[in-house]
Amino acid sequence: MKDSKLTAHELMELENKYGAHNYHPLPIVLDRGEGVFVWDVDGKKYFDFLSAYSAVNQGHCHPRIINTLIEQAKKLTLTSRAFYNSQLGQYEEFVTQYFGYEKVLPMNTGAEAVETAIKLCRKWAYKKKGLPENSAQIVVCENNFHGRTTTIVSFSVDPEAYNHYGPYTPGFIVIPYNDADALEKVMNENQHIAGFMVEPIQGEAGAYVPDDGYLKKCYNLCSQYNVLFIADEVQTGIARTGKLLACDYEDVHPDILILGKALSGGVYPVSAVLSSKEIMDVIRPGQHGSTFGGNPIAAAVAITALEVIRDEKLAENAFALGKIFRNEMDKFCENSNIASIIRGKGLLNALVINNEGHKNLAWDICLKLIENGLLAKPTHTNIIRFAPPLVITEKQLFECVEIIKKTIKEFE
Ligand code: IF1
Repeated sequence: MKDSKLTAHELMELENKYGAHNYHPLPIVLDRGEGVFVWDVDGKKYFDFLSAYSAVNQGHCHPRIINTLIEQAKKLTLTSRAFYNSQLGQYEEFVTQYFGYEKVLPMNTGAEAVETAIKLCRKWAYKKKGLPENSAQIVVCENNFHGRTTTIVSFSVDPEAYNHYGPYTPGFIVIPYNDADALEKVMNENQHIAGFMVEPIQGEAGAYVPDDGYLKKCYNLCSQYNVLFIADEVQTGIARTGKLLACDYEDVHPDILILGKALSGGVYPVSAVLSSKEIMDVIRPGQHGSTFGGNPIAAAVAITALEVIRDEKLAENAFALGKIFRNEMDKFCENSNIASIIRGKGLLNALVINNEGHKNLAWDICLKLIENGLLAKPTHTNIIRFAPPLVITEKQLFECVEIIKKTIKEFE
């Protein structure tokens, strides 16, 4: 580990000079984290209200998860799937029972798990549903975010994610989000629909929450038309929205469930696709996989990360504190010219900023938040995400609400 004797400025310059310019980070260099807090290289402490895009739900460097990581790393790190390993089977039993599925396919990143779900769905369509080879269509929603592979960006409607990466993968149909009638219409018109893939709350779109009943309606339509309901809970899953899964709000049990990010508490890339035996069995040996997927560190870490969620009642905490947060911010929005709407579920929230006449307002507020000791990231030009680690206490949350209000008032 490099101990940085370099200044924050020098460290940022290194990233700018030698790193690809595929990000535009806020100007702060983080060096250490613990629970809801992170520290920069100068030792200044901040509340983290991004949680690495909902990956560190269990809090930074959770001692139990880190201990598992270290102990397993000392023992065995990687075997590939050419052999069995002593952790994987135990993890597979644990994770399937935890989420109520028969089978799991382990991968590493969210995008890989989404790709896995797409392959699984297509193959199911040919092997079980009986669609003609190469005809399967997967329905997705406008303003989706499912990752950045060439196939996944093929159905992005965000020009930044999409443009100049063609030729694009065919086989996807984009319909409006939060519109079950649009789903029914496309299923009526097209006999080759294999799956419907959806985020229960759209993260990148700015914690955009669909109407109550939307997921259930879509799920029922999928059953009716023999189409797989695929939930991408990479960002909404693992207690973030106040339930273990966001789909739990509507008692929807997806045919295929995609998890990532907080599945490891953000300490290691671990993702998973969960499904029934009937669906999962269409993939046979040699037909899909990855060198790192299901490795012993990932397996051991994920078990502990999920135990922490349960033992520390993090879904319950996210549910209760989310209500308080939106309640406080709602009151604030009523009397603010800048803060217009707060929305979200659990501790996945976003504040919509009125940025007329000040295009960079959301960004500038985030810079001011840094000064005031809280880290948050704008999405698009007028939305600020607020998603702290779920280990935050009520007292800390109120402290943060004060920081946010005070900061925005500086712009009124
Ligand atoms: C980045 C966004 C958040 C996801 C859902 C799959 C993936 C993601 C619902 C892919 C990833 C990340 C990626 C990260 C920023 C972040 C993000 F703004 F881009 F949309 F969280 F809101 N499904 N989301 O949200 O998972 O392959 O990255 O492990 O910089 O691209 P991944």
